[in-house]
Amino acid sequence: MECMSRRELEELQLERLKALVDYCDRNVEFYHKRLRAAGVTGDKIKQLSDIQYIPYTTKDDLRDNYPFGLFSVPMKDIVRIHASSGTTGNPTVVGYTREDMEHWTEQVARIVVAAGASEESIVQICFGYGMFTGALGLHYGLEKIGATIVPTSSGNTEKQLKFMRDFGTNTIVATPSYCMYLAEAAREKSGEFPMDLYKVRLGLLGSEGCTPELRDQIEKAWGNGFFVTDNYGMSELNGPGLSGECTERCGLHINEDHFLCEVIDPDTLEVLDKGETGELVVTALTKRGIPMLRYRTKDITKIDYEACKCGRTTARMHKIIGRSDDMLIIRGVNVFPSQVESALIGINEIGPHYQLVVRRRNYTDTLEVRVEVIDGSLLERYAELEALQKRVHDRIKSILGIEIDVSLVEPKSIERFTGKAQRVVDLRK
Ligand code: DLL
Repeated sequence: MECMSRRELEELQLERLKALVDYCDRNVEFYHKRLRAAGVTGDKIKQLSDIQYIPYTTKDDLRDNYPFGLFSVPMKDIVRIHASSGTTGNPTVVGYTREDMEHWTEQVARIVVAAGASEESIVQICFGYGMFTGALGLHYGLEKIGATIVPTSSGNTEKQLKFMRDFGTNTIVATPSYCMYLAEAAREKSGEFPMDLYKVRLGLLGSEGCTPELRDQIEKAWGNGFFVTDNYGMSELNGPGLSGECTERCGLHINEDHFLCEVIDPDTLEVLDKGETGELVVTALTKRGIPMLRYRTKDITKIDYEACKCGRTTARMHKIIGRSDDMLIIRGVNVFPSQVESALIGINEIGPHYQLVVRRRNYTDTLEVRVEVIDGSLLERYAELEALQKRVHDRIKSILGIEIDVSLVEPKSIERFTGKAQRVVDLRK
């Protein structure tokens, strides 16, 4: 499936798309109404580009139909429920049939194998087990390939490190920020427990953005050839397993037999040409518990359709640049936190933890970039501090093109996260 020719793949996608449209029309009242209003039936889909006639589905549609309004089968056929923690309003709830679980497990199994995991892997899953899809999604996929799972869940960093040393854990599943924090905590103890006691060599990271610069930093922090891959997904589209990097690390391979991807302009909603950057829209071709037609992910990326050196022919999405709803507009300029991250990393005197604070003063937006110095005593050496501040300022300013304030703060004073990191504090709202 991962090495099909594009023609074979597109034939399969078309057949699955037609079946999905008919399925949604017959089994979900919400889709039935939408598809009828748009005049779309499975029969009318003659080629993949006819997908453009199907209306988009959004997170609000899930929220408005909370909890089970978009489910297509009675509860007796649902074997699992997950939900994403909505910070505002209703959470989005998703349900899986037994067949959905098999597909999800297969999708994850493929991407972890592509990343280099195997039955030799001893994997510590440091994602929170529970309603979040990250832990159980990776768990089932890794179990399928015969890896040894250590389901530590998130938090309790001391215990995580003890198990890593004692069990010979060689693979970490975590968010990039938590993987970095674990390395920092391990290094702090390196007098007591030398870094060589850790056998970790592979990080299957995901669930939040990670620039190549942060990735390099994480690899350096663990040392010993630690190798990180980026894995992407969302609960509305099963969870992890939509796409992931292979060892070539030139984009995230999409499981295209299950997910038909488009990239649209988030403002005009027009479908963009292949290779253009915009919002990812995904149709989950095989998902049935809660089917998803043209789901607007809000994530910004672009897709490359060239075959990869690894031999897989599936399209690869670039690392997510940001979410269209995380994009800050500061004095009319679009700013993604990932741009600031790229600018900060590589300056030796500062650590990889940062926070963006946005305020409105006298009707003008201001952006403060807070970043930790590595050596706290620097904060008392005024001239050096000022020079470093200027260096950080100039580097970020040259990337963003806007004026910013830089605050250099004490080591470890910026909050650490065991799940998704919260990098932006927007005080304008
Ligand atoms: O985060 C699923 C997942 C778990 C993916 C573990 C990979 C690993 P949600 O909690 O529903 O699901 O959040 C989905 O997280 O729309 C993106 O904005 C963001 N996201 C997920 N993976 C990445 C990634 C899981 N690799 C939302 N890079 C998505 C950047 C990511 N952002």
